[in-house]
Amino acid sequence: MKQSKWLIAAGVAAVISAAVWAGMTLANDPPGKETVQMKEGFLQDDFNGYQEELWNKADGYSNGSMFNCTWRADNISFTEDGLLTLSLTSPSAGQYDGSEYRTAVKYGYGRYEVTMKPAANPGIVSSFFTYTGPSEGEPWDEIDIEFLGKDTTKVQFNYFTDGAGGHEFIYDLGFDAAEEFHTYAFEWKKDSITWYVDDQPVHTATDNIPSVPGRVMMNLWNGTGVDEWLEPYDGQAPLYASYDKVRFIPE
Ligand SMILES: [Ca+2]
Repeated sequence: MKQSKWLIAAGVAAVISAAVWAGMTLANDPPGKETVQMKEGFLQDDFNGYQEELWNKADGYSNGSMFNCTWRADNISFTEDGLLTLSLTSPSAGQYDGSEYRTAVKYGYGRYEVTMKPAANPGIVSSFFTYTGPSEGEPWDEIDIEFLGKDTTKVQFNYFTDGAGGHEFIYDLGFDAAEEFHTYAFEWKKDSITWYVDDQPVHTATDNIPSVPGRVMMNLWNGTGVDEWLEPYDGQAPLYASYDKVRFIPE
């Protein structure tokens, strides 16, 4: 079901992209100008609203495992000043209500950037990552920027290659990411991944690098059974993660 929806969305995106892209430049658009960009392989969204041709909202299901929430499309919203807000709220039924936003199409090697402000609270994660996996009939390849709400003065980088993880790296930011917007990025190449904080390279991995294009994704969720990693979630809600813009520039 989802697969066919995604294929349709990809087709629509491909048709729209030629028209949207024509005559536009990628970088440094002045305020007020349309800042959604689509061209084969490129992505730019300043989050001035929901661009249905670019993104899907997860809705009405849970990832299970360590995710102790149900994704709710209603928990994805936009502010008048151009911020995407992901919310974690009290349960409307059963589990807490989380939020996950993902691109309609997949992207491969290149530079992924996000300007964001994570939520701060024990037991939760705010994220920006690329993902594909068995749910799409592909190997599990993933590259992560994850803020553990228990301590937002640090960020965790990680990646999975055909399901093999264990590459967690905690970087001490020197500031509290939940206090103000900063830009985080990673450059994914065939033989390396380098993560950036405010344009400064801070970590590089070269071992068993993933190779399968994935969707660009963001989510806000609370964990279960992973208290050693996230600390217990105390039920504090609502919580919000804010995203100002994202960009992908292919290699
Ligand atoms: Ca924005």
